[in-house]
Amino acid sequence: MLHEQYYVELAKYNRLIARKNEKTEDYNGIYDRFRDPVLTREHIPLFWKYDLDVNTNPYFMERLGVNATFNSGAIELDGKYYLVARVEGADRKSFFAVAESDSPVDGFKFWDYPVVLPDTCKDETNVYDMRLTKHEDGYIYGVFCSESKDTTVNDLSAAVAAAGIVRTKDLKTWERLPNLKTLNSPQQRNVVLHPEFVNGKYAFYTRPMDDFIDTGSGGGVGFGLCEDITNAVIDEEIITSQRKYHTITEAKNGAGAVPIKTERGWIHIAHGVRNTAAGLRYVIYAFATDLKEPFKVIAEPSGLLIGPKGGERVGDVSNVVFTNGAIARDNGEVYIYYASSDTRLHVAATTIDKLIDYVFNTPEDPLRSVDCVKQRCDLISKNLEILAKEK
Ligand code: M1P
Repeated sequence: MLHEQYYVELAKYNRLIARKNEKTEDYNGIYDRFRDPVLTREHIPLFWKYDLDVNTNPYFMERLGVNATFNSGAIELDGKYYLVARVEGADRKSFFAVAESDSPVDGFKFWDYPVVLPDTCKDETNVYDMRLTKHEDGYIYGVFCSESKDTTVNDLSAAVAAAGIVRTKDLKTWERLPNLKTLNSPQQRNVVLHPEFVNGKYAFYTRPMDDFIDTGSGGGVGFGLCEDITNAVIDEEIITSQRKYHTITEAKNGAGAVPIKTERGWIHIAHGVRNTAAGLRYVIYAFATDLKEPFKVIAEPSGLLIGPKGGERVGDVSNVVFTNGAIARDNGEVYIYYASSDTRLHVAATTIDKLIDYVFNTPEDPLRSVDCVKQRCDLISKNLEILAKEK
C-alpha cells in the first residue's frame, strides 16, 4: 500500500502534464510567448524524489529533491519533440534528462530514468546545458559544459569549464568522446556543434574565456574547425558574433541553439550578457551568418530578441533568459525553448520566414544614443507620413 499523500501528489502531477498551453496576448510580430512553462521542477516524476516505501518513508518525505529544470537542448525525431533538460538536484549538481511530448508546447513528460553519461572524466563535478546537433554524419551529438574544480589555485570556488561531447542515435545510448580541446582558450562554455561539415571538417561555435565566469580577453562567440570528432582539437578560433561596448553583449555572449539553415543564411539564436548594479542581465539575441562561411556574420539586428518578462525575471539567478535549444520544423515552424532565471523552461513560437525578416530587416545597433535617436526619428517620420495619408 502506498502513502495517501502519494495519490494527492500524483493527481497534481497528472493535471500538470495534461494542461494545455496557450499563446499569451503579448505581441511583437516576431514570436509568440506561451503562458505556461514547458518544464518546471513539478514535472519531475514523483518516483525520482520520494521513497515510495511506507516502511522506510512513513512521512512521505522527498528524499532526493529537485531544485530546477531549465536550459534544454531540443530536437524533433519522427514527429515527436524531445528536450534534454538541465535538471538541478537539491544538492546543486546538474544532470541531463529527456522529456518527450507529441506537442512542441505542452505535455512534456520525463522518461523513467535520467541520462546516465559514461563516467570517463573522473574530475568532473557538474554537467549542464546540452546542445543537440543532428549532424550530417548521421549521429546526434550532445555538447555540454563539463565542470571540474580548479585545483591549481587556493580558492574553494575556482572551477574549470570544458566542452564535453557525447553522441547517440536514439537519445538512450550515449557514447562519450573526449572533451574538446581548444589550444588557445583555457576554458570553454556554450559550445555548439555546427550541423554540417565546413571544408570537410567538424565545425564548432566556441566561447573562448580566460576564467570560469569572466570571459576576459574572449572577444565573443568563437568558431573553429577540427578534423576528428573522436579526438576533437581546435587550434585556431576566430570570432563570429563580437562582444561590443554598451550593447546587450558587453560582458559576454555565447552560442545558444544549433544554427538554423535558411535560404538567406544560418540563423543563430544566442545569449548576450551585460552588467548592471543588480548583477548580470542575460537576454537572447539573433544574428545570421553566411551559408558557405558560417563564421561570417551577415546580419545582426539591434538589441534583444527575448528578454525576461514578468515572472520570468525572478528565480535562482534572476534577470536571466537563456537558450540552448530550438526546433525548426520542415513546415517552417520554429520553437525556441528558453529558460528563465535558471529555474524553469518556456517556449516561444515563430517561423523561419519571420526569423529571416527579423534578422535581415531589423536595423543594426548604431552604437551611439545620438544615432539611435536618428534611427527612431526616421521610422517615426516615415510612419507619420503613412498615417497622414490614411486620414
Ligand atoms: O546563470 C546564467 C547562465 O550562466 C552561464 O552562462 P554564461 O557561461 O554565458 O555565463 C551558464 O552557466 C548557464 O547555464 C546559466 O543559465
